[in-house]
Amino acid sequence: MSKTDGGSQQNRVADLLGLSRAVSHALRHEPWLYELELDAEGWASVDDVVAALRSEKPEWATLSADDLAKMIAAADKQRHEIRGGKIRALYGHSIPGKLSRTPGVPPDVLFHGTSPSFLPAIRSSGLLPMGRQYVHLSTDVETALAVGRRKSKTPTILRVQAKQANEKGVQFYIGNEKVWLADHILPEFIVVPDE
Ligand code: HQG
Repeated sequence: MSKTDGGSQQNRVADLLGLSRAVSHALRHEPWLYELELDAEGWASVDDVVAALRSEKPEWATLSADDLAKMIAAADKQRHEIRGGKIRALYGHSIPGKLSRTPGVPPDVLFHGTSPSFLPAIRSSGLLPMGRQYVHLSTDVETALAVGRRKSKTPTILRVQAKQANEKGVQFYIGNEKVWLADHILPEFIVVPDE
């Protein structure tokens, strides 16, 4: 590959990342800044999102629905989905007004990567959504580690006894293939590893 090819490849990826961040910002956190209205499940019209983003940056002036689809396909994580002319974020929301999510039967165990500094609070109150609408749980240790590394260089991986909690009435919701959501995980369902 020539230097030029490498550069353009890199630019394209960087732009898709920028696009993904903007879409997440719009669909998870501040849709009103983009004059978007989300329905009860977090969906917005693809055309409206495209129109809003076109005016965000000169490079996005000719953005199309196809670019959004490409961005989703190229992403390292399944953060957004498009269906029937609508687009939504699959998890991560902080907007006021809790979105309704599809309940599901979780795997026996889910994981949550966090900072060791949060452990005393988590031991006493359990896992709370904090700034988001739902608690985010991972299906595997690797994913939980990556999530936890955003908070600490030496994250702690908590095991959540999801099946047991679900059988005792705790609702779990589907995020994507690696992310599950919950309203609150009580300490009795959390296994903290020995320090
Ligand atoms: C902690 C990213 C004190 C919790 C990720 C976490 C994920 C408590 C922090 C998704 C607590 C909230 C979400 C309590 C929980 N006391 N701290 N009782 N209960 N916490 O960022 O789960 O890349 O809002 O442990 O990959 O880290 O953006 O949630 O450390 O999937 O697509 O409070 O966001 O996805 O932090 O991450 P966050 P999260 P994207």
